Amino acid sequence: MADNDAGFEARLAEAARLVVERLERCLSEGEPLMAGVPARLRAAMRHGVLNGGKRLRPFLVMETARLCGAPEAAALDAAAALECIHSYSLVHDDLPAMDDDDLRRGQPTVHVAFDEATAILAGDALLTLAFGLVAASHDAEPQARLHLVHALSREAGAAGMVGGQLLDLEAEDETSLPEAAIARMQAMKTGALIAFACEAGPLLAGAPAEKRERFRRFGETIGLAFQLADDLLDETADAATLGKAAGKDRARGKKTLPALHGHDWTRARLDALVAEAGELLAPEGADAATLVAAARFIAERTR
Ligand code: GRG
Repeated sequence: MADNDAGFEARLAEAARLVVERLERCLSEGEPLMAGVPARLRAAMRHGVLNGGKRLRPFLVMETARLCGAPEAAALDAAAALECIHSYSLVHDDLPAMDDDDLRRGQPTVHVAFDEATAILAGDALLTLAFGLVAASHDAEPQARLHLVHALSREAGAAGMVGGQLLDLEAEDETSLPEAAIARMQAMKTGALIAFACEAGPLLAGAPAEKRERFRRFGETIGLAFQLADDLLDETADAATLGKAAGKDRARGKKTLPALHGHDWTRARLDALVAEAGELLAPEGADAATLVAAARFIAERTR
């Protein structure tokens, strides 16, 4: 990928560096949003969000913001907020009541490193911190902040990620699931936050509705590709490469499109999604090359 990635790897690394720095700062003792936070809770929050990860969603916020001309500091706050929500979802997803995983991002999960109740509370605290970060983001226009809070609440909540997680848990008890139901569940569970990430840039820049909608559809398209690639990785994963029990999702009866249609169909669908994503950003010209390279990375990823 390095030869034709249009600077993607470098920009991903830079976005990761900036967002980790921002998260470090807002989770430090003495920061206004941390005033009075019990030390154990703050430590568990830090463990949940500062433990590695690709930081793909922050990159998408930063890159769509750059492309649309939004203020960088405001984009960074939105990127950090989104990573808090993504990390909370992983902390809760790993709990015994859900996937019951011991390792996340190659390290002990929060409930293993601390305890179950602390992990639940650390997830809750990361979720609420996200809204504090966006609300207090001084470089964003007040109207843009309100739009961001509204969109974040919709995509992370019952109509988005949380609802998708419930559908996923329910699907485990079904012997089979129609393709449309699988697609809906995945669009909500995984796609919603990625769609938000891509809408955040035009939203912060006050871009016209057409552009905002097109970037959102780009996000939905790469969100689908992300989940398909993730399911494909799970199909072929072994415990050593993914750090979780091999085939665990399959054993729990997870319903996926690669399981339904097989490897070749999935690869062809991934190629088609990358092409669709590229067409959606065609009006942005050469400036969009890094985001198009990101779409390719998501579809071809091995981690
Ligand atoms: C518990 C409310 C609640 C929601 C959980 C997203 C989710 C919903 C659960 C995660 C389960 C999972 C592993 C889904 C597959 C797609 C996914 C979100 C993978 C992890 O995202 P990456 O690869 O992770 O971006 P890093 O560690 O790089 O941030």
